[in-house]
Amino acid sequence: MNKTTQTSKTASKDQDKLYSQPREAIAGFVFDDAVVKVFEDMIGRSVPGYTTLLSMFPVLSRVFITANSRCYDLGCSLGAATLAIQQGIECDNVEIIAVDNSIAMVDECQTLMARHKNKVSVVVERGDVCKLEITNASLVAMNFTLQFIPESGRKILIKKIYSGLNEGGAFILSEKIKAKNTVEQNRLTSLHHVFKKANGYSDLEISQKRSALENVLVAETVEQHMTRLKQAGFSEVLVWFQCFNFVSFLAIK
Ligand code: GEK
Repeated sequence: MNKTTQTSKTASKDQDKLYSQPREAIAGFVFDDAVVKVFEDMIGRSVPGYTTLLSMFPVLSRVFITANSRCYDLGCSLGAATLAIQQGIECDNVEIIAVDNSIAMVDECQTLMARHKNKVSVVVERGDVCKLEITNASLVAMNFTLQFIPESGRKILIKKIYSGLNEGGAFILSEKIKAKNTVEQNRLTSLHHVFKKANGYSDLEISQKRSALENVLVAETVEQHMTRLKQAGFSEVLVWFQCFNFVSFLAIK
C-alpha cells in the first residue's frame, strides 16, 4: 500500500517497521533514536488528518500571531508544526520556541531547523513543557503532546499556557480523543485501525503499537478538554478540526 503524503521536509523518513516483528514483551513507548529515524513516516501513517491539520497552521498563525511576540511549539518532535506556523507569519520580531524532552528528537530537530531557511528566529530547546516558562505568547501550539503528560499535571500546564498568552492570543491543542460512549469508541477505533491498515501497517504492528502506548498515551474526551480549557479562563473554546478520533481545539484568551 502507499504511504500517506508527508508535510514537513525532514530527513527522518525511514519507513516505520518498529513493531513489524513479533515481540515477546512490549515495553512502554518512548521517543528514542529508533523512533526519531522513522518518526515522519510513523506520524503520517498513524494520525488521520495529520497533513491536513498542519496545512491549516499558516492560516491560524496569520490570524493570531502579532508583532513583537513569541510562539511556542510544545512537544515539537521534528518541528513540523514550527515549520507550518512559520509559513503564515507576516509580522516583525516574532520568535518561535520549540520544546521537546526527548534528546533524540531535539538533536534531530536542531539539525533540521539549521538546514531550513527560517523566516523567523527559531529556538529549539530540550525541556519538560511542564517546567517551561511561557511569556508574551501570541500563539501556543501543542500538537499531540498533552496526551503524553501525566493527567495530574494537565490542569496546571493548561493554566500556565493561558497565563503566558497575551490578550487575544490562541492556543491550538491537538489530541487523540476518547469517545463519550462505548459504541462511538468502538466505531472510532475501528476506523482508525482501517486507516492504519490502508497505510500499510499489519494487524500485528497495530496491536503491538497499541500495547506499547497503553498507559503512555492517555486520551480524554472532547468534553474533558473543553471543560479544562474553559476553567483555565479561555473565553472562546471550539473544535476546529476532527478526523476520526483525532481532534484539534482552538482556545482564545
Ligand atoms: C508534530 N508536535 O509533529 N515535555 C516536552 N516534550 C514532551 C513531553 C514533555 N513532558 N512529553 C512528551 N513530549 C509534533 C508531534 S509527538 C506526538 C508530537 C506523537 C514529546 C515527545 O518527546 C514527542 O516528541 C512529542 O511530545 C509527541 O506536530 O508521536 O503521537
